[in-house]
Amino acid sequence: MVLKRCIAIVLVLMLALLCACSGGNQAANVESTHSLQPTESITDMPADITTTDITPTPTSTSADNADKYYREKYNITDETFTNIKQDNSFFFDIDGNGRMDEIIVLKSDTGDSMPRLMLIIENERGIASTQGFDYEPFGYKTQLADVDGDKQQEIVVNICVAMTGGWGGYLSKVFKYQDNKIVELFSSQNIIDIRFDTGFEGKFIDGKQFQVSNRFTGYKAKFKLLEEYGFYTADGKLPNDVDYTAMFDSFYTFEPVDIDNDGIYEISIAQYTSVNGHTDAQGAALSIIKYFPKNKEWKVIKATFVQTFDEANTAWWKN
Ligand SMILES: [Ca+2]
Ligand SMILES: [Ca+2]
Repeated sequence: MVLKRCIAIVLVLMLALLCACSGGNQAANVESTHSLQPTESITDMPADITTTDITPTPTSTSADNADKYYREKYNITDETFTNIKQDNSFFFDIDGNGRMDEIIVLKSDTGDSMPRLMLIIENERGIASTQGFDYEPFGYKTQLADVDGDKQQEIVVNICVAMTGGWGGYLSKVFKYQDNKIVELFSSQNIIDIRFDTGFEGKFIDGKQFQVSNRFTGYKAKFKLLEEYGFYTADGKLPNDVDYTAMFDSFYTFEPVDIDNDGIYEISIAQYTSVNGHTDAQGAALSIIKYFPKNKEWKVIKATFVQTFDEANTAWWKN
């Protein structure tokens, strides 16, 4: 199984922006995670997933009819969720009762405002759905993994929502299907748009070095700067009036990984790290978060920093 991830890369040539997709196979050996992207073929699904019983699509392909069809079928009352299309659909026994559930991703192309996604689970007991959440057409990845240890799979979604800044903006979510409802276990942005804190801090320091630390794990390291910066004095000192504090962007990697092989999945995160308004890339801040169901809490349990971006896809936590 080949997993793909969409990374919006901004090459800061002043105003030049570029959005690109890159591939990776980090979870290729993980049997119980499954990946399906909107552009991937149905053969990417695990063998045990039924593909014959696909929900009938509307008889007419006109946008109005599709919108009406899905609105009625899934009882969508959200008026901001307009021009509805089905973007993706696959079958998996998500509640482990021996019967297939259909997992559906609906897309709303709203025209002027931010497009939205909605996740639906349909089975013999009815229909469960999320609220619409933001989306830009730069790609998203859906994976299944048990993060809370109840042997049922949660839905792990990473969505590229913007192509501005660093490696683009990502919205990362984990949903659990419980009591015929879809419950959000994790969101990288909270309702007032503050990002989940992975605990990293970093800054330029004297000696032309980048100092980075993680206050949750105690990780601390210094790196020689990748390039010369003119604002350092001749003897390598940083002027007092310059504040070069690092920014840690959204999660361009958000991958279920079972780092301790106990069957319960942790999540691997990578954040583009830069200083001085995204222009001075310093590397990737890597962390592992784990869900503690008793306290309904996510905690950072491992952290490191690398001066490349490729290493974000290797099993760095084994070191
Ligand atoms: Ca679970
Ligand atoms: Ca584990």
